[in-house]
Amino acid sequence: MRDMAAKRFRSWRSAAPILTSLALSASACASSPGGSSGSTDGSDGASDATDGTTDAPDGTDDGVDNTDGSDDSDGSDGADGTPGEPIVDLRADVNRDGAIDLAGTSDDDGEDGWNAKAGAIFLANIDDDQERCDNTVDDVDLPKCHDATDEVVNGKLDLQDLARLHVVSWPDAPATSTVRVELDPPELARLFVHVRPDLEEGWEPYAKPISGTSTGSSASIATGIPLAIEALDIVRDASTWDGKVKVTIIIEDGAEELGRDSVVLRVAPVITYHHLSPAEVIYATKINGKDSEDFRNDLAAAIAQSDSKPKFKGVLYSDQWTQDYLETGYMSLPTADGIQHAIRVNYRSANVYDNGNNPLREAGRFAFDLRGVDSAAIQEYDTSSDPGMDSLNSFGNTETIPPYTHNGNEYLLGRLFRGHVSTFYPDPRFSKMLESQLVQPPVYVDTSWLIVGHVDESITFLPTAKAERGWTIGVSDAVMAKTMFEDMVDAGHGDVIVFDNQKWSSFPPKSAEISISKLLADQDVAEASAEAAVFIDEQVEVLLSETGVSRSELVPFAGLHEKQGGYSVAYQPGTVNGLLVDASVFAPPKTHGPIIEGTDPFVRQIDDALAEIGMAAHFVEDWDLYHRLLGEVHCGSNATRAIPSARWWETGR
Ligand SMILES: [Ca+2]
Ligand SMILES: [Ca+2]
Ligand SMILES: [Ca+2]
Ligand SMILES: [Ca+2]
Repeated sequence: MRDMAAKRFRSWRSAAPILTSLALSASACASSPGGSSGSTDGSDGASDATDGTTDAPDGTDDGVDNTDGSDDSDGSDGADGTPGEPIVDLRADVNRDGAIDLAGTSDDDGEDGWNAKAGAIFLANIDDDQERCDNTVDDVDLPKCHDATDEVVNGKLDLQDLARLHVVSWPDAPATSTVRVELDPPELARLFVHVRPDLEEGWEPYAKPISGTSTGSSASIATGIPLAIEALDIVRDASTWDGKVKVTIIIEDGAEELGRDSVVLRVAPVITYHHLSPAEVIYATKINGKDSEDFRNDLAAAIAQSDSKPKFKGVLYSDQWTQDYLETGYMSLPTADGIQHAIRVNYRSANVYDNGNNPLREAGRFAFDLRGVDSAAIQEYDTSSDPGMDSLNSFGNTETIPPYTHNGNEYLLGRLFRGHVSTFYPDPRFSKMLESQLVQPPVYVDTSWLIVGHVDESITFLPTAKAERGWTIGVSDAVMAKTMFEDMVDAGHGDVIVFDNQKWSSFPPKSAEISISKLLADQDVAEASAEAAVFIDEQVEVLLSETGVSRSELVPFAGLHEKQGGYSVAYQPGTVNGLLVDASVFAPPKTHGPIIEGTDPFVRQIDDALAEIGMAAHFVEDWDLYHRLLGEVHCGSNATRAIPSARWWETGR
């Protein structure tokens, strides 16, 4: 087995898309805390709320207060009909009910802050609603086209991606007055003015102050002015931009400032999907040949067996590690019907394979192929990142712990879960971007002992009604596998063949068949499995302590490990490394275990373990195209899932 090991190691090293029909990239699909600014937001909000209530009585005092930017009751002054008193009032959907309250004060409280209870939201308008972007340009140019890279509203659908603001009408505004709008910071958002509110398409980018009164149907201070805003990007680094933009209107009459008012908006973070959301679309790379066909046929059958029956789509790149080049997610805005308006977001992996204008793993371009109506793509990478750690940038190493509350901390949308230690970590720029989304603070574990180094090699998350939190943790279990084999020997089955009819390599052919007794005598497998048990238990300890899941709830997936080039990898097909379709079906790789009295004990082990939590397994053939190239079913698939009903702005992060 050892010379074969070296070969597989080299296959992994030579990696990806340079090869002909198969891209043998680092596959398999596998923590620094984020969320530090959450508490800052919280205290901001508290003080804002206080401002709101103390300002309210001020409004009735005298005209002086109207020059006070924080005067929230300006809008109601208009109703008083006090002639000549300026109404300087900018409104947004501060209470997140999907509408702007112009008459009452429901959108006034906390308008210049942001916390779990109040604060306006806007979207990075980086989808492509008119499908005008060219996806065939070089990597470095791909992000240069999206809806926010031009100066127009890109059609009706694009308008839905913009957050609305409104300059409250001041019917008595002097004809010589003007309203100026300032953004702080100015360069991260674009403001549009509905200059002709009578026309749906009458939007223009804000360019100059708008006059107090108008003839005809143009918006003016006297009539009130509808505004809309888009962010030009998501937050990439919260230490340089926290995602907030302050919009201020200043009404002036000649040189005299009549008043100003501000609203703070925060750009929606990108949220990744967790396993409590059923898959809506499942992807697998479509590669010529029977191996890929078998894999996709079995996956299609698993989908057909599921309750949610997601769509199944083939991906046309020569890189079978569909999990690894794409991570799916979304960002969302409140709407009036309570359903979030979402732009789906696909992250492209930060696998740097080259320099020049196309530095990234080619198949990651699929994120941009998916760009279109309400679908955006993001790439973020450092060309100087360590190639020896590049495998960690594959998204088998970016998973999501489902929602939970533990030790008083509530994670409404779960948390990111990644392999990341001080000596072995993914691209720091990409990690910073993920952490900067704040809503799903990552949990990091050690995957440095694995040759591929992904969290999905040892851990998965399984929905179950048996747990109050609605899910539990699936864990690869080498000790259980060893015990199972030993029991088979004790029962007189030592000569039964494992991996019947399977090969470690086809050219030259190298059989994988081995008797149970010989397998147990293999020192490499024994040592690697013992070591894996220890390292996986360390990962489990981190998860148990972070989530409050108890050891008795763990769902085991029996499987031995071996060493490749000095590092660990699944020796038996890694059954934990399967695709969760929905709460009804999990799709692990076919085990190719020994047949004892008509059944494979490794199939039965998983069937029984999943049945206990109310799930079924549907096994998928992955030996030739995935398992022997160091990956499994999860590594070869991907999913876009349903948008959770939980709303990110209520997380307080
Ligand atoms: Ca509102
Ligand atoms: Ca645009
Ligand atoms: Ca758009
Ligand atoms: Ca992933």
